[in-house]
This record gives sequence, structure tokens and C-alpha cells, in this order.
Amino acid sequence: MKMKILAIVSAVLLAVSFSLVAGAGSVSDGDGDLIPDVFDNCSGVANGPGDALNQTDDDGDGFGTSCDCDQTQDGAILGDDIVSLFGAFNTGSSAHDNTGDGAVLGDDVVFCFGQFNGPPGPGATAI
Ligand SMILES: [Ca+2]
Ligand SMILES: [Ca+2]
Ligand SMILES: [Ca+2]
Ligand SMILES: [Ca+2]
Repeated sequence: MKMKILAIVSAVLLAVSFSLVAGAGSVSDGDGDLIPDVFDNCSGVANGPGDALNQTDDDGDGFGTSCDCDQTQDGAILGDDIVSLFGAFNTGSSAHDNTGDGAVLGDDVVFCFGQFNGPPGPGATAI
């Protein structure tokens, strides 16, 4: 009888293990960049292995460069960050190149204006 109970418990544990493994294959990846949201330093912007800025975080604050316009590290995209951005315009500043094309251009300005008055993101979570 004891062996039978043990066998049943083992079978249940095995089934739970398999379902956990199966669940791991369906973890959320909102931006489809192959980095699961929980590990993605920009969960709302594609910055995975196929992208120029593959999880790059030039200032090491936990927010990926692809979604981090906060140059002043105060947690919000405000006028000081926009001034910093325009100061780097048409340069190769990696800290200001959010799109990863090697230059600070209009696309970076458009992106950072989209973040204006908010935190780094979307979906950015400091790791
Ligand atoms: Ca992702
Ligand atoms: Ca991402
Ligand atoms: Ca960063
Ligand atoms: Ca700021």
C-alpha cells in the first residue's frame, strides 16, 4: 500500500514538473524579440538578438538603451533630457542613439518626445 501511494505521488510530481516545463515555453514576450518580458530590459521595444541594440544598456542603469531617454538619471524624461539629446544631435553618441543606427537623428528625437514626461520605457524595468 505504501509503495502504491509513493508511486501515485511520484506520478503526480512528474506531471506537475512536465506542466511547468510546458508553461516555460509560453512565457510572455510582448515585443516578440525572443527575450521574455521578465528578462527584457525593454519589454515594449524589440531589442533582442536580431536587433542592433541587443539588450545594450550603455549607462548600466537597468533600462535598455532602446527605451532609455533618461540621460539625467532622475527617473523621468524631462526638458533636461531633451536638451541633452539635442546637444548630441547628428553625433554618434551611443548614449543618445536609442534606435541603434549609429547616429543621433530625427528617429531618436521622435522616440524621446514619445517618452516625454514619463519614465524610461515602455515596459522598461530596472534589473
Ligand atoms: Ca521581449
Ligand atoms: Ca525588448
Ligand atoms: Ca540605460
Ligand atoms: Ca531625466
